Amino acid sequence: MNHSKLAEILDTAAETSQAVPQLTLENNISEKDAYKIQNLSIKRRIERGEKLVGIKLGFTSKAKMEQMGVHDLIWGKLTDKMLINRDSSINIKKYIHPRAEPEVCFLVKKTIDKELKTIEEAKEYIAGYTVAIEIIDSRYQDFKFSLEDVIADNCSSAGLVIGPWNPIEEDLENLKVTLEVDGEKVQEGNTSAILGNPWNALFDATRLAMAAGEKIRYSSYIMAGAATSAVYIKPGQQIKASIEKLGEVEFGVRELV
Ligand code: OOG
Ligand code: MG
Repeated sequence: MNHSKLAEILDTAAETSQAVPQLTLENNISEKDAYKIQNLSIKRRIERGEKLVGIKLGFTSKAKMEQMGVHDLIWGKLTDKMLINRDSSINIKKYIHPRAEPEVCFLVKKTIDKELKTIEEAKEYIAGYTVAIEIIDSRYQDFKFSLEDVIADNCSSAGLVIGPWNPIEEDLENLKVTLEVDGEKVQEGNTSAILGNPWNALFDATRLAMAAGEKIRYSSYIMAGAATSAVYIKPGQQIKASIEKLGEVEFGVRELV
């Protein structure tokens, strides 16, 4: 299998906002191959000048697994090109069929070079957390994929909007999560839907990174995965996510040429 060629197909799909058929329709791709393709697609971004800013987990909640029909934790990379200022607007033309989902995001204050297993341990490495919105935009037609497809596609990563940071004070368990479109609630969930507690997603992120032989650099963002299903977004809409005690964050959707 030509991993670089497959990485190029997905990278070009993202760059040109043109969906492509699922890679697994024509290729026998293992999970290991899929991460190799993901790494090669990230390498192309780095070569174009993008900088790594963090990592994301996917399918950490039942709501997401059921919505997308897959059943395993996945992880991908975030680059500076994906960062969207809160209260700004995105141009929908830069995406294929974007969806938004509410997430918890952690901020790393000290490079993580080992698997973290307890909150006490994690406090040395994490500066704080907040509510964030992830924009996912599968490069596959109709947003349909297998687990291997979505891993190769860097877990549909396309954008992130991060709220104001909170210090580590509040417990992250059992906090109400909502996603609103134009002031109307469209999704409601709870942080406990994220592996029982978003801290568990952070621990898993450190486990996966260490298993891949990678450190998580200080100043990285770690996205814990959505607590609810994702919703398609359209021009003219204002999208807002809130998490009880953590705050809120929003952005607008515009259509520009
Ligand atoms: C894959 C990405 C999953 C999450 O938060 O669970 C994800 C997708 O749904 O397209 O980001
Ligand atoms: Mg997500």
